[in-house]
Amino acid sequence: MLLENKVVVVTGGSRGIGRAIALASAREGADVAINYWRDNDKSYGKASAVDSIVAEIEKLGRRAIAVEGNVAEHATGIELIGRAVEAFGHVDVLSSNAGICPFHAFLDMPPSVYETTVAVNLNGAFYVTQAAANQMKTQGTGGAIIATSSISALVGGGMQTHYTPTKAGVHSLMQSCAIALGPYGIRCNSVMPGTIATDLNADDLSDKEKRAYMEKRIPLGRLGEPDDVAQCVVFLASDRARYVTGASLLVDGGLFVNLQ
Ligand code: RM4
Repeated sequence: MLLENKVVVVTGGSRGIGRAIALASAREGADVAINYWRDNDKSYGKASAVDSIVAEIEKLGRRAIAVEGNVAEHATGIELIGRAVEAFGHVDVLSSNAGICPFHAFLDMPPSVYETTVAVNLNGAFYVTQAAANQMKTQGTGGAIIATSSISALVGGGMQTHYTPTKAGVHSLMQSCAIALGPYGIRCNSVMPGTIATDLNADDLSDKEKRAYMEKRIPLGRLGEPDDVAQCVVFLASDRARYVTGASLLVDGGLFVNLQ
């Protein structure tokens, strides 16, 4: 068990990659605090989704709590970490995963779309990382923080001009936090998923041509699955990565390197 009796906090943990991270962590022996965001429309964390992931984790014999909140708000990270400590006594791992990607053209993008994307993806990552790091420092036993950045930190998307800068920012946040938090034994790394089939891109990939184009671009010949990313997060969270900090791990089936 790579995460035996560890406490793992996952933001955006009711669906997609976050859900897979929560489940993979429990399978490796962790108890899990799952943040989700019910106040938004059906395309974001649904209460039924979070209840089902809590039940699935409990079926594995591990404990799980669901904590609703919008990570874009500073208070949410503090409450989330507080609830995890209240329930499980400590926090060992943070998966800062919550993110949105409302595909939109650049020239007519309303400020609200841009600002919400930055608030959730970048501000949210900053706030929840800060809250977790303060708790880990207080505990005095180190910890591991893994942010879900993206291949989009490294390359662009014509309909993602609001989104790709946030993923580059999350990658850079982990690099700087690795320096700031290294003295406390807190490791900070990012995973960079490629095109992973989740409801974040279900609309985009419902275009058969777009899906076929993406699949053709990927040397391993398939879109990624959430658990493909979750397994890498578990590695970075575990003691197997004890000397890894400030790093980023592409999880993209070879998409990034595939020019021709
Ligand atoms: C990822 C990458 C994928 C896209 C998702 C929404 O960072 O850009 O291609 O489907 O975001």
